[in-house]
Amino acid sequence: DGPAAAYEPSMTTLAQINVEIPGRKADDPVMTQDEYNEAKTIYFQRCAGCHGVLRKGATGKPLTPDITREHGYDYLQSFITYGSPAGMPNWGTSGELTEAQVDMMARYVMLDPPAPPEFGMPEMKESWKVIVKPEDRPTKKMNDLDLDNLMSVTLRDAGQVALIDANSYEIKTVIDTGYAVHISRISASGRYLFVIGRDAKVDMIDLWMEVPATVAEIKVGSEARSIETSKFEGWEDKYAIAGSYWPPQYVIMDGETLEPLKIVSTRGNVYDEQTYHPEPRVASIVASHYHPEFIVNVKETGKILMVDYTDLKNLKTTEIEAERFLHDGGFDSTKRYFLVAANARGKVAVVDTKEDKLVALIETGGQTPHPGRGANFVHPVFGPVWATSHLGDDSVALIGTDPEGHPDQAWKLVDSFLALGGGSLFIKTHPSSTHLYVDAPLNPEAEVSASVAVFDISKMTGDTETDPEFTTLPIGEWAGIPEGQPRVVQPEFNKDGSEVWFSVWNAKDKQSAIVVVDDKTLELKTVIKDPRLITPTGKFNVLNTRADTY
Ligand code: DHE
Repeated sequence: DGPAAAYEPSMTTLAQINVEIPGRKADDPVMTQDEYNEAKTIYFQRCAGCHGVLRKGATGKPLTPDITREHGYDYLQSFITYGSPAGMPNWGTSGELTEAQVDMMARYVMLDPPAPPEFGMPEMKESWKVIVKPEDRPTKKMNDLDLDNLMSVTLRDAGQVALIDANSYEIKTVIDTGYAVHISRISASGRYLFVIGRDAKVDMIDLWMEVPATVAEIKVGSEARSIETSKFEGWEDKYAIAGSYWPPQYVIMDGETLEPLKIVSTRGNVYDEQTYHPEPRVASIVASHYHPEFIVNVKETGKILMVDYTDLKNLKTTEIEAERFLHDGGFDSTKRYFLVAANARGKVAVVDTKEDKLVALIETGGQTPHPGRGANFVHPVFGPVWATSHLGDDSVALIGTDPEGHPDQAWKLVDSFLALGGGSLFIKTHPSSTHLYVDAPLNPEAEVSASVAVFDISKMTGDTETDPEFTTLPIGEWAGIPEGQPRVVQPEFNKDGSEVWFSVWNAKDKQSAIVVVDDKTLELKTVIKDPRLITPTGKFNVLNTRADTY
């Protein structure tokens, strides 16, 4: 036993571990290769977003074979068919999956999950294209668009974004992007628009071109949801960052060309139990206004990473223990505090981006908070608050955000009241509005999912026993769409906060629309319809998105 022995691999220990014979097990459900392939595709398209690629669970329950086999085929088949009030869609009865497909999925989830390939620098470099080099781009704005009042509208199932002028309501151009494009974010200067697809394809669009178009693109993985750009003074437009679901990692890219510079895996230990997790997905990312840092929210391990981008070779990260299942969030009105939903835990985590510390973990009192970026307003009694609605019930939660002026309310749930119904995804207001809009697109009732609740902020009394009244806007009806069952999703304000836009999201072979409402009078202003508007979901006003105004 010399010191060299310490470097010998410990063969005896490995040799003694019992492992099952790889490959098919005796009681595996029978599936043909074709069925397996189809089920795998359905799983990645419909199920992985909530349950995870490796089925470890997050917004949805874990579905590893130890659990699914315990439940058994009949239970799974009926669960997939009928769904559950806690948020599992009714894939069978809604007609989205056929009876044969439901049967196949019940068998599929009893098998071990396949792990998709990794996606590192060689794969990223291979997919990376600079379509127009920085030196060949315009040196000044070449169009007469009012860029601050442009809306980048996700056309989900078309894999495109439409750029709509919010002054004239005209579609200025439609740009091909990744599959089921998810969000748009704007560079600090307002010149570049970044969009990311569910397939992890990033498109960088130059808004200065005569007709805005993609100038660079890259694929950063095989599943992704988030993109952001550096915003700290002196670092404007320098870097972009994209987070992926698969592989679980983020990549920092050059802000002019999307050249991938640094890939960081987020695999590691869960913050509380300190057990290893193979798939900690990157959920929302925002850029700090207080430091040259990106704020990266890692879902399954419950960590918020404050990634200092000043020296990518010697990367410094402050790792904040928050809560598991971090998802979406936004800043408070001062942009110092970042609030993010730990959705499957019913909590909101608050980080002080000046001190890089967790300030609070707040129970919202509802099921599955889903704020989008949330809504900031000054409550007549409680002062500055940030609001979230919920996916799992009809409540709206208000959290005090003013530790200086209202220390008693700060980082507490100050009020909770009911809106239209469960299945809400987004809530919105604007500094110049006195209205708070709450959608409910995933509500099972067609009428509710096509309407929006509007609260008058000035009439909120602070009496926590009595819910404030709201007005219901029949946005779906206003759209006048003859066929299908469109859902109304994601309120977004124009640049001065005078109008609020809603997507009327129908099936891809049916007509959809965007409904524009006058914020002061709550009357219909206009309906935008166009054959190119296929499945509009998210809308991102250039100014509000760039400045984190919401
Ligand atoms: Fe989203 C934001 C993930 C389903 C529309 N969505 C986000 C963010 C994440 C996320 C992590 C925050 C990004 C950020 O700020 O950096 N979304 C997921 C999912 O995992 C989920 C639940 C399931 C899936 O398989 O994708 C999911 N999302 C949806 C939809 O079904 C929606 C309604 C329609 C669509 O286009 O797919 C949808 N998500 C949106 C929108 C935002 C968003 C519009 C940005 C809101 C904002 O105001 O910033």
